[in-house]
Amino acid sequence: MDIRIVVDSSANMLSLEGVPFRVVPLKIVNDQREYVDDASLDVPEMVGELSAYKGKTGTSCPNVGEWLEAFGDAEGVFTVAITSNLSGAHNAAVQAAEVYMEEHPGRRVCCLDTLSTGPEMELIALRLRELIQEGLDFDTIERKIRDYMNRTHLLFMLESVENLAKNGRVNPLVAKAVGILGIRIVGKASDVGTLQQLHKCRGERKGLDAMMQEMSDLGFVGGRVSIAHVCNEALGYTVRERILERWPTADVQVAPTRGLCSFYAERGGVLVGFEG
Ligand code: X90
Repeated sequence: MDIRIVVDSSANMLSLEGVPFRVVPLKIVNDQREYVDDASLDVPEMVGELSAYKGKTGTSCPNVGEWLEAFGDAEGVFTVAITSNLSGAHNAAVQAAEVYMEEHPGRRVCCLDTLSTGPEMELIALRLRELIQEGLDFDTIERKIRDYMNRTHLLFMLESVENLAKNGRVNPLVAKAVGILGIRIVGKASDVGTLQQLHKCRGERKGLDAMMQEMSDLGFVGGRVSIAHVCNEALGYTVRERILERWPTADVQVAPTRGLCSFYAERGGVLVGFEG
């Protein structure tokens, strides 16, 4: 059975070697421009334009047709979508799966609601690749990936939650507390796939200390980690160093966010996906 992985663009992935793989883009939209979050998007340019833009900017998720197109003619598909609590992406994937399986009896689609986003989705896609390459059958892969998803986590540190607040994706009280210069919000993707604030820290150093403590509390013992930074590679590598100081055997990758996460996590934001 040929099995394909289809992620939405909030995973910050452009490609995945060795298995059939597709990305369906979300969009970032305002009165002036529409940014399609695909490989052709110039992320630093978008971030610069949006921070200068005074009006309101929003986002939209992939529709049923876009998911269907990405399924192509695969016999088996795993979709990996941003939390259904903050986006319609997963619901659209579920509808696409129904259409696809009805039109092609015998084919299988499993839709994974990651209750998270960004680098935690990437870890899930990387684990799916391993399971597919082991040649396991569809149901076994589904069982194993759901087990894996129970022990992956997402932490983040943000300098601003303005865009999250303006789009109703965060409690307004949280939003109010930020904006103050130098304050960092450290939080996690909650068990129900919402943004949960854990700490308000004065300065980056304290923010990083809080993150390391939270990683430890969530059961990190030195497994795989994926770090995504918004236009701040230095911060991405600082987080990596802090992790390696404490857990020298950890396997830590650093990469820039693509469009969707760049818009919501905002400049200077950093997202850390890891195995508990
Ligand atoms: O459907 C759409 O228009 C997309 C809406 C996405 C809204 C949330 C994006 C969050 C991006 C921010 C920090 C991490 C939050 C984790 C929460 C589970 C990244």
